[in-house]
Amino acid sequence: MRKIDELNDWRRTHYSVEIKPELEGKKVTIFGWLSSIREQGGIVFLILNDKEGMVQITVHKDKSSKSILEKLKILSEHSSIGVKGIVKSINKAPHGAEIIPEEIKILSIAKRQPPFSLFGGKMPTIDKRLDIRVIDLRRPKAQAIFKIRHTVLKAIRDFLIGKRYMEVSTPKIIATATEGGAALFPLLYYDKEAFLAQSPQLYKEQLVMPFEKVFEIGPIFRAEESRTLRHLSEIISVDVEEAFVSYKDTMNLIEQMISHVVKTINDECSKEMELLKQKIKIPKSPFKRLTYDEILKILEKEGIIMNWGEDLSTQTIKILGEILPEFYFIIDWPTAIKPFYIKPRDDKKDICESFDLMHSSIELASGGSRISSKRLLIKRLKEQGLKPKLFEYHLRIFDYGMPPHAGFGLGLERLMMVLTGQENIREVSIFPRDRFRLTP
Ligand code: AMO
Repeated sequence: MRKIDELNDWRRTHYSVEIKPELEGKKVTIFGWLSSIREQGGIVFLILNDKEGMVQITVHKDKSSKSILEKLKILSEHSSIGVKGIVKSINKAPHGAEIIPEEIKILSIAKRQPPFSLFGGKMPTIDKRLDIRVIDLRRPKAQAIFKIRHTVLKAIRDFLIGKRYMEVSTPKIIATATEGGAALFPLLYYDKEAFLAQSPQLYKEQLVMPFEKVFEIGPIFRAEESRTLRHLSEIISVDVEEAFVSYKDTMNLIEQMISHVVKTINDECSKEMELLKQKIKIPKSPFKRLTYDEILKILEKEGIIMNWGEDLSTQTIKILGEILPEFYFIIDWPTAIKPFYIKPRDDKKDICESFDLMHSSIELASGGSRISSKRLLIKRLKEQGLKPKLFEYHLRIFDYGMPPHAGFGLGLERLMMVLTGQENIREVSIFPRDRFRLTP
């Protein structure tokens, strides 16, 4: 007998979760992976999982065909199969019904078993799971995380498109750095040096000229030297840029966007949130807006004295997170520690029109009003030790009527950590990349 069957003309009629008592007596075809094979007094219970959930297939050995019994002998957990059979209602089965098979197709036999159960129990280290990530992603908790991620992305798109922002895509192979502090990945672009984009910053700014209100959801690359629970080398960034507004409008926008996202996942992913034991209330608007100076005062009360102009360290942000467990903004940062394109305040040049959106001790986004004067942009480039000549392709646009504009960049994985209550950013990235991981 051939072990592996061909798919031929079999096609799914139902997903696992659709096998319900109402289908009693109906013939159905389902596909999926075996997650459990259990024999009890002449009856073999198979649990089949598909992308929607699970269903029980019950084989009464004394009433089954020889072909099915032969197949049972070689089936292992995780094998992929197709089943044609009759639905029978039964209280004890998931969704109140099971399938009595008439025919089984073995489509692939699992030769190895993962070092963890899909349904709980002791978990190996995350690295062991990531090595076979697509199997790991079949765990119900991982399925919940990525169903939520899918819904978050849809909610962000719906929200921004509803407000007449246009979705754009910008180059990921670029000529110059934009985010000073973050290290670049260099690459050879034919005979020139190029880099992977750290952010779509300069392109999204340019795109306000033809489109006024743009957004991009795409990968950005950061050569992070250390391995932390919050940093990856490749992330998905939600970038927004808009003409004729300032950072205050942008903060209002991101605040509304976050509220819309939370409302949507509460409405559409309640089962998944429950599975993750995660509750998140629609945040109260407006979010707290604390100036950098106010943050220093809060920290001072905690006994942490910082020099004005110093960036917040991981340690200080952790302390802030305990005092501010919700969404909040840190605004009006010292100009010197923000990127060159952020607009210094007119009345006080050492402070700039900038913000970071935080949730407890996680930085979710940063943004600000941008410089729209070419002269000032050149000055700021020089002050940050960058060569204006390298930015000629960008600076020349400023001669054609660059309007005031503002925007933000939000790390999707960081937002997902907050929404799904994950400590490790790798749990919310499908194939995470870090200093030590380039596969799968
Ligand atoms: P920034 O460098 O602050 O700003 O990045 C924006 C947001 O991206 C996320 N992020 C990261 N997430 C995980 N791992 C990383 N290595 C990583 N690096 C960044 C964070 C961060 O808040 N161009 C500006 C945005 C703007 O002004 O529009 C920028 O890139 O959530």
